[in-house]
Amino acid sequence: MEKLTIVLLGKQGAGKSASGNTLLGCDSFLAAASSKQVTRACSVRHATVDQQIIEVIDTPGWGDSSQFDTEMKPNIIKHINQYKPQVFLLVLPIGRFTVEETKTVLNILKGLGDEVIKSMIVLFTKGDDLENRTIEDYLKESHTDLEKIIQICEKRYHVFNNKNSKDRQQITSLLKKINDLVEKNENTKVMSEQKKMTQNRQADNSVPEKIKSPTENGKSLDDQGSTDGKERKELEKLQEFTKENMEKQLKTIKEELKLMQQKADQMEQLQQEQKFLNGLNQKFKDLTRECMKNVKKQLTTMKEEGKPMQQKADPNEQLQQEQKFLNELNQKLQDFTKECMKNMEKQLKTMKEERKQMLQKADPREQLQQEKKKSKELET
Ligand SMILES: Nc1nc2c(ncn2[C@@H]2O[C@H](COP(=O)(O)OP(=O)(O)OP(=O)(O)O)[C@@H](O)[C@H]2O)c(=O)[nH]1
Ligand SMILES: [Mg+2]
Repeated sequence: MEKLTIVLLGKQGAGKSASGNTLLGCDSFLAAASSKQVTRACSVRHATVDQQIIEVIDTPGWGDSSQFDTEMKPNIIKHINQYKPQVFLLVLPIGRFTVEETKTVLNILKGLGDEVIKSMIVLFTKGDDLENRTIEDYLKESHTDLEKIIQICEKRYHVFNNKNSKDRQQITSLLKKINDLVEKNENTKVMSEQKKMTQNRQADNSVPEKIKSPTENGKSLDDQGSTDGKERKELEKLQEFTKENMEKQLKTIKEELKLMQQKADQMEQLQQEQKFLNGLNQKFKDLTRECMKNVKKQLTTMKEEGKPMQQKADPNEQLQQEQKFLNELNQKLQDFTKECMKNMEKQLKTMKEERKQMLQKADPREQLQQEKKKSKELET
C-alpha cells in the first residue's frame, strides 16, 4: 500500500488542524476557536483512509508573510525534506478575505516555489458558511486576488465542512483529486526524465568516425556510392540498439527506486510502531509504579489506623480474657488428673487380684484340700 503524505498550510485559525482530523477520521490534532495560534509546532499523524495510508503534517498557522518566513518556513522545509510530501493543501476559510490576507498568501506561495505550487490544492474550509451558494458562486463574488490564488493552483480546489466530519463524500472526493494530481505529477516527472536522458544520449552519441554519415565526412552521397548506404544502416542499427538498452536500464532503475521507496516506507512505519510500543511500555511501567506507591500508602494508612485501636483496647477486658483462658486451662488439668486417678485405681485392683491368686497357689495345705475336694467329687 503506497503512502500519501499531505502538508496542511494556511493562516492561523483557517481550519488546518480540523481538516487534518476530518481527513484522518479521528481527533489527531488539537483544533480550537482562538484568537491566538493553536498549533505551535509541526506534527505528523497517519491513518488508513479508503484503503490508503494517509500521513498528514499539520503546521502552525501564519499571521503574516514575514512571520511565516522567519518563524515557520525553516521548520516546514525541514519536514518537507524529511517526509517528502506529494501534496500541499492550502487551507483558506470561506468568508471575507481581505486584500492584505490574499497578498500574504501570494507572497508565501512565491517563497515556497514552483515545486510546491505544482502539488498544491486549495482547500476551502467552513463550507457550511456557503449556505445555499456553490463554491463557484463564492469565487465569482470574491475579489480578483483570490481568483489569482486559484489560477496559480491551476484551478485545483475543494470544499470541506469540518463541522460535518462524518460526510465521507467530501473526503473521498478530496482523495480522488489528490491522487489524480499525484499521478499527473509523477507522469510529468517521468516524461521530463526521459526527455533529459534522450538529450544526454544524443549529446553522448557522437558517432564514431568510421560510421559517420557521408555528408559529415565531407563527401557527397554521389562520391560514396553503395558502401555509404551500408554504413547508414549500421548506424541506425547501433542507435536502435542503444535506445533499447537505455530504455531497459531506465525501467530497471525505476523499479528499483519504487522498491527502495516501499522499503523505506515500511521501515518508517516499523519505527513509528516501535516508538508507540515503547511509549506503551513506559506508560505500563509508570502505571505499575503508581499502583505500588498507592498500595504502600494504603498499607501505611492501615498500620497508622491500627495503632491507636490497639492502644485504645480496654485493659480490664484483656485481663478478663486472660483469666478465662487460665480457668479453661485449670479445668482441663483437673479433668486430666481425674482420668489418671481412675486408671491408677483400676490397675491397682487388677494387681491385688493377681497377687491373691499367686498366694493361693504357693500354700501346700490349700493344695491338699483342693485335691481332697476333687476325689470326693469323683467318688460320688
Ligand atoms: N463552522 C466551521 N468551523 C470550522 C470549520 N473548520 C474549522 N472550524 C473551526 O475553526 C476554528 C479553528 O480551527 P483550527 O483547525 O484549530 O485552525 P488552525 O488553522 O489549525 O489554527 P492554528 O493551529 O492556530 O493555525 C475551530 O474552532 C474549528 O472548529 C468548518 O468547516 N466549519
Ligand atoms: Mg492548528
